[in-house]
Amino acid sequence: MAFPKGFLWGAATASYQIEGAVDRDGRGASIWDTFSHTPGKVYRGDTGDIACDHYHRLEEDLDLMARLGLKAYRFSVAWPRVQPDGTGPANRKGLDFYRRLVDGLRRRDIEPMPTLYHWDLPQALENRGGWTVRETSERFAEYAGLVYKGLSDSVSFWITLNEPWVAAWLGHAAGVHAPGRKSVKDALLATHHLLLGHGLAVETMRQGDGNRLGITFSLSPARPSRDRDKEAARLVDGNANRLYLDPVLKGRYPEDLLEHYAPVTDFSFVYDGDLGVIAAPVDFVGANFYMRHLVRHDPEPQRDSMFASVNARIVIPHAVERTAMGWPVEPEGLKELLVRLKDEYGNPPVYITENGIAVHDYPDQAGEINDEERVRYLGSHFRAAEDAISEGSDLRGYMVWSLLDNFEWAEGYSKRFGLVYVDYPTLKRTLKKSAGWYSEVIRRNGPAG
Ligand code: IFM
Repeated sequence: MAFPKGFLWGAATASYQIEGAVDRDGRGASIWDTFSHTPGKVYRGDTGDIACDHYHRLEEDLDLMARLGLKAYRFSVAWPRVQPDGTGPANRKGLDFYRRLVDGLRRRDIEPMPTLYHWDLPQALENRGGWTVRETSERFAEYAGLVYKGLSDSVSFWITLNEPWVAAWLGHAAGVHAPGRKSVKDALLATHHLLLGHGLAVETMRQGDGNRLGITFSLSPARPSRDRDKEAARLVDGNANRLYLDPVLKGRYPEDLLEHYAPVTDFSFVYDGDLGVIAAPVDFVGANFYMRHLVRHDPEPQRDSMFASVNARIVIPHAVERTAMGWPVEPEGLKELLVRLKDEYGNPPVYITENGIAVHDYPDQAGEINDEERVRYLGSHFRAAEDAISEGSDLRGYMVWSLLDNFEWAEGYSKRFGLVYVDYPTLKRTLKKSAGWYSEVIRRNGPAG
């Protein structure tokens, strides 16, 4: 079996998607509170007000993690719990929640893996320009310093940002995520300021104390649907992958993208020295994998589509299975991206910080949730990861998305990604079949067969 000894098997969640308790203990408002409460933005008007009520059910959820035998748990810290307005001293009660979480994990021998930004920007900072202004990068580093100071004695793995592509493009160009802006220039500004925030946070947290610092990207290999779509596929790859990997791991923005966006901006917001900050060495790369992109050139894309800015749209290959999100199931894409990180980006230590599937789960007569699709999906992706390791990828861990069913952003509660089923009216948790299967994978350090 290829998975190395000590491979970190775990599960992931994010603050706004599970915590609820949005006005407890001094938490401020985030852009997702505002967005989800704006009519028409989220399916059925769902919000994260209660979510899985994890904030009040911490011990129960920690026990579930222990039951599953998780070696690691990736969660995110809600910035507005720590700094309700995005500046100033830490709100003690907010930090205390994460202290209880980290201590509870340590007591159960589970490695904590916090992410500092999983999209819940304090609304007060959005009111001052949010990620389109440079000040937010500086505020982020200050906030990172506060959390680091509060928890670094018990936390060894730190992730600065989750999926800056999603935050920048779905939030600022497509407008389907908070803060709901619709401007390509804003998405480029947000991209740069998110990455600069990452670099400044790494500078702040790097204290030579042996802690490991990283960043999580959403990575989706892209390929052309037809010969004439090659250029479009290159630009989709540029926008979704290289625009983030290159500055952080190579210290430069991709030339072809700078050229492509030249009619939109002169990039004067990239100051001398910024790329040096952004490329501060990281100890690992977090990779979230959900799908490959099959790309077509589209001269008249819909404005709110993901790749409108590069005149492209995504098509789903015929005869490929799809998840409840409509995403194609192509585990070979996971291997492809891991091998690419090895070949083109210097083979950094990598953790899959998210991978998982939305399934139309429901309890049967006996109250059991037989999510065979999830078992098949995870099994095939674990095997793809194993193949990549055999080809030399330095993969060190795998966090399944997600521990619990939760608030799936613009899709509200309609999409279930959890290993654990959450009955929203009662908030009762039930382990799905995949949870038992995954415990066994962890115990054996790899899937059977
Ligand atoms: O739920 C999200 C998560 O917050 C970020 N990565 C993708 C997941 C599924 O869409």
